[in-house]
Amino acid sequence: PSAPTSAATTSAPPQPTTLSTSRVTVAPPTSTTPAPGGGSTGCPAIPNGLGSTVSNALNDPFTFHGGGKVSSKADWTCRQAEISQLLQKYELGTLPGKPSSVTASFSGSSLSITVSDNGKSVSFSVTINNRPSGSGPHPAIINFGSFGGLPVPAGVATINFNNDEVGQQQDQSSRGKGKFYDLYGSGHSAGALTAWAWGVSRIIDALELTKAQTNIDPARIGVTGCSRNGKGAMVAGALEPRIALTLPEESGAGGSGCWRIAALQKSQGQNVQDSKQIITENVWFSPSFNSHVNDVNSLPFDHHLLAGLIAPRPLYVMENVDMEWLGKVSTYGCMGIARKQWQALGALDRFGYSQVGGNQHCSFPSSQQGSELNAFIGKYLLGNANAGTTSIFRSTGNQNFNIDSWSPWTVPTLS
Ligand code: MCU
Repeated sequence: PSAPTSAATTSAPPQPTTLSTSRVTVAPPTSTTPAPGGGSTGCPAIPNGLGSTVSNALNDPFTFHGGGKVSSKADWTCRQAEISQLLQKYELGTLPGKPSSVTASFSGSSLSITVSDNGKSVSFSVTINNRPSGSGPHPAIINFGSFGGLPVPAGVATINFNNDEVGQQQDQSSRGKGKFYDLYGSGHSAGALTAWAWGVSRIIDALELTKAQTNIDPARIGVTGCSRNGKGAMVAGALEPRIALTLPEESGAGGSGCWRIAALQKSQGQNVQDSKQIITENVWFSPSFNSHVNDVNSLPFDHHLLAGLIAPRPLYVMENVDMEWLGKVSTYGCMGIARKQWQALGALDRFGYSQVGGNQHCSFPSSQQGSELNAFIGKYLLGNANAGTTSIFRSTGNQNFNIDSWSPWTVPTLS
């Protein structure tokens, strides 16, 4: 059955009251998500099971789970679909496909979103602030929750997303709570990070529907958040390909850090958050992750591959070198290795990792603003090719970590 491919139909009744309000409905989805268990057209099948153990190294991004080599950009797309499936299965929980309908209305600064699937519906809204005047459409950055927040330059709107409403994250008692779970059931496998990524996707659906009213360009959307919400920004960028720029701030363990490298730090006596601790603190991950946290070497991925789901879209990772708990070695090593995926794609100017210190957790340091954050936003959201250097890999700390020995595989040139 060939569902219409256009993003929206304007089938719903016109709104009688406010001119600035619109209500529109998404067309039924065409499936771009690979079937569970693999099987994107033309891609190798994903073998069952975890595969071989990887110790003192991170998994090879360029070898399929079944052993074949990734040697072209088309292979890379298949490998990304595979990695997404593996991450969902063993760590993040399942991301549902496009819902049967999304409707949206925009009034004042509030974008209201109603999502229906399997005969149920939920609604939530986001606030759009600092909408630039003048002809558009204009880019925007979705900001998770209330921690931190980046200095967003003129010309870019901010969309405030109350992610806790979609997936709660108080503590262990938050499991299965929030609008996502009202829709899909409290027993759904998704952890909060996946529920929030789903929410981001629905915000973009809504922006596609209301472009004429919001004057926001759904093709130029960035996403950010700090700390636990930085983990959320990373996962949203990874699971939602319509995100144009991913900006995780101090996401640490469970975000830009790798489980294997945190375990190394821990074995060296450092007070770093690791897989075993993180699942006791909150509900960010799927319950399916619980049975793997004591043996992370058996996982068919680490978070360099989570980041790799973004490649070659632009990613700028901000970290804090003063905070051992976040994984100051783990994020440095993990992202230093993740970077090789952008290298393989000839896209090093779309990858930034910057680890500085002297700032409180989630209080953005000015040393990352002018030549780094503004360069990324300038180039990739505002379309200014001369916004500055965006091939960045730096730490102000002295890192005793050998990136190359932890990535003992060949980096191909993919075309
Ligand atoms: C860095 O993100 C988290 C961290 O994972 C937690 O262990 C800690 O409790 O909270 C951090 C955070 O979100 O701070 C705002």
